[in-house]
Amino acid sequence: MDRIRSSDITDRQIYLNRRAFIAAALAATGAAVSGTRVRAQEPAARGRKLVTVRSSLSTAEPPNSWEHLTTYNNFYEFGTRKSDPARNAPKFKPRQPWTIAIEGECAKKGPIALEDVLRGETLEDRIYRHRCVEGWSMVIPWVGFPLANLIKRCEPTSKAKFIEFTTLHDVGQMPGQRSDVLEWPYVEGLRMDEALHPLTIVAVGLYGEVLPNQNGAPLRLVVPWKYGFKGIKSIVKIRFTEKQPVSSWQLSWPQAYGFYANVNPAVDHPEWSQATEARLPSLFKTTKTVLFNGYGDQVASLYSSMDLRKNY
Ligand SMILES: Nc1nc2c(c(=O)[nH]1)N[C@H]1C(S)=C(S)[C@@H](COP(=O)(O)O)O[C@H]1N2
Ligand SMILES: [Mo]
Repeated sequence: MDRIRSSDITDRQIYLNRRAFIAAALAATGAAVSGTRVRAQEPAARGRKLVTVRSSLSTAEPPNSWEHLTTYNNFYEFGTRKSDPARNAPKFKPRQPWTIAIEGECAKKGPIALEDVLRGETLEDRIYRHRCVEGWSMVIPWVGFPLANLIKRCEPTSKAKFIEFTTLHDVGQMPGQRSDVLEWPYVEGLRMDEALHPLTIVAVGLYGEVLPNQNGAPLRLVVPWKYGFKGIKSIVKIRFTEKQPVSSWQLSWPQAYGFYANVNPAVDHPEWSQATEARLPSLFKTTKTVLFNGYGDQVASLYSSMDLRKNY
C-alpha cells in the first residue's frame, strides 16, 4: 500500500509471498530445500476453541485455509511484509484484562473490559469476503458479534454521527511502530449508520478459535463491503464524534485512501485499477470485483444520495 508500488509489484509481492507460503508448508512437513531447513513463517497455533453459533449472514464460497489466513497478513505494527505479522506478532501479549476506552459523545464513558463486553454476547460464525485495496481477496470465517450491540451499551448521544477506533500504541511490543510508514497509532472510522449495520462485526475469533495475534487479537473490526484497511486491529479506544474522523490511511495519502473506502470496481486507485482482484491463493487477477464487495443488496441504500466517485 505504499505509493511507489504499482499493481505489477503488488502481483509480484503476492507471488513472493506464495513462495514463502509454500516454503512454510514444506518446512512443516519436515522437507528440506537445498540442504537447509526452510525457516519461513509458521501458521498460528491452534486449539483455543470458542463457543459459537452459525450466522445466517454468510457467503457460500469456500474459506481460505487457517495456514494462509495466519501467514498472509497486513498488520503494519508488526512489519510491512505480508509474512512479518506471522513472525513478529506471536510474541505480542494482549494484556489481561484488555480494556477499551469509551470516549466522546456518549453517556457510558470510561474503560470497559473485553470480558465484560463478551459476557452476554452470542458469538457467531460469519464467513465474509475480504477485499484488500491492493487487489487481492480472500474468504474469511470470522467469529464475532454485531458492533451495534457494543455501540448500544455505550449509549451514544444524538450528536454522535461518527465513530472512531484506535489501535494499541506500544512500540515495545509492536516493532513496526518504530518505522514511520504510517502515523501511529492506527486510526479508523465509520459513519454511525455504517457502524450500526448488521453486517458490521467485532471479530474475536477465526475458524471457531480465539483470534490469532496477526489477525488483530483480541478484537478487530470487520466491515465486509469496504476495503480491508477499514478493519482496524487490536482496538483499545472507541470514540463517538460529531465530525468525520480522519483515518491513518487518509492521512498518509488522501487521494488514494478515502474515508468511505467502499469496494468499487469503477473507482480506481491512482496507481492501479480496482476492476479485478486475485482470489488468493490464486495469483491472477481474474476475478471481477463487485460493487460493495457483493454486499450491495444489503448496504447500497446507505449511499443512495452520495456520489461514490467523490466519496471514495
Ligand atoms: N492496526 C492495524 N489494523 C489493520 C492493518 C494495520 O496495518 N494495522 N491493516 C489493514 C489491512 S490493509 C488489511 S487488508 C487487514 C488485514 O487483515 P488480516 O491480516 O486479518 O487478513 O487489516 C487491516 N487492519
Ligand atoms: Mo488491505
